[in-house]
Amino acid sequence: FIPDPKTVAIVGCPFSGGQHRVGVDEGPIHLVNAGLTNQLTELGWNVQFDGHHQFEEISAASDPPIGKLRNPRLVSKVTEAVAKTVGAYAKKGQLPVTLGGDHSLALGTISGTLSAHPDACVFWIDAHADINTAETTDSGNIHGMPVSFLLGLGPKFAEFAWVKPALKTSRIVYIGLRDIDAGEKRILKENNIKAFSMHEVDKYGIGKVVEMALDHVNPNRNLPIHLSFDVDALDPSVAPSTGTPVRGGLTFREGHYICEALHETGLLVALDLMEVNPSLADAASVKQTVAVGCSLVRAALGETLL
Ligand code: 5AB
Ligand code: MN
Ligand code: MN
Ligand code: MN
Repeated sequence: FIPDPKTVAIVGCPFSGGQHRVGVDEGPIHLVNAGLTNQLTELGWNVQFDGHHQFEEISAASDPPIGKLRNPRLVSKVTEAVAKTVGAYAKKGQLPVTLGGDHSLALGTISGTLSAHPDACVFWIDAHADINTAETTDSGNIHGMPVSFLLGLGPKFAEFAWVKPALKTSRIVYIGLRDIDAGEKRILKENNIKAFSMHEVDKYGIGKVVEMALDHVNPNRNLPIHLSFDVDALDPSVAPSTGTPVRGGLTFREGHYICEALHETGLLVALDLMEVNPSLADAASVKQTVAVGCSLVRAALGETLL
């Protein structure tokens, strides 16, 4: 086995079935068209990009809700395929960068990472906790639920039998939260899950927050890190083209700082960039959001300011 630490595998996932707004499936093509692969090559990476992932078609007619879950069979099939793809790259020692698409995809990416690195920890950067269960969800949108599936919380479904609840509550940490449903607040408390909301970012500053987050999930700085970045963690003035924007978010620099600091650990093994929706907002806002997405990925992969 020869690890391949300088190869990044771009996994473009044009998928929107975890929520109801059209367009988020076009996030990956916009990020690639903006030159992301060349930008990573210029940073010194070997870039493997085999085109966008093709997903099996499941028609809405054959995929009625299960309880409150919307598009359950489709989301399960797609995320299972993503888990296999990401897991295979990670096992080769390559660094999978998954471009979404909606955040239900992280059910696949993190499952894939954990299949290769069972002791990996997760940094979840988001305005939202995405930890609703099939019981607590109001929307039924699975992009608001991947964390509960990964942790094995809430009711189980035969349709999601492939999901191994491989993530421990002590191995995930949140930064950027500011729009949490009541049921999610309860779940976070009951399970003692570490979260740094925008309140803590304001109070301590982003440098201290990232350090405290690392101290919590990675006290000896020796565990692999999966970074799952939802662009709506950023303030809507920074990343307007996304389906569920929430004011009061991370600044451009705070978002980049998180990526830079995790790169500096040398422990990053997988990255998700999710929820870029180029069909929302005007052309200039789309361009801005796509450019910010590319630059977050570059920061996580080693671009420095000096
Ligand atoms: B995202 C909400 N909590 O469950 C729900 O954008 C929003 O991946 C989820 O963070 C947002 O529908 C999901 C209200
Ligand atoms: Mn999210
Ligand atoms: Mn979000
Ligand atoms: Mn969203």
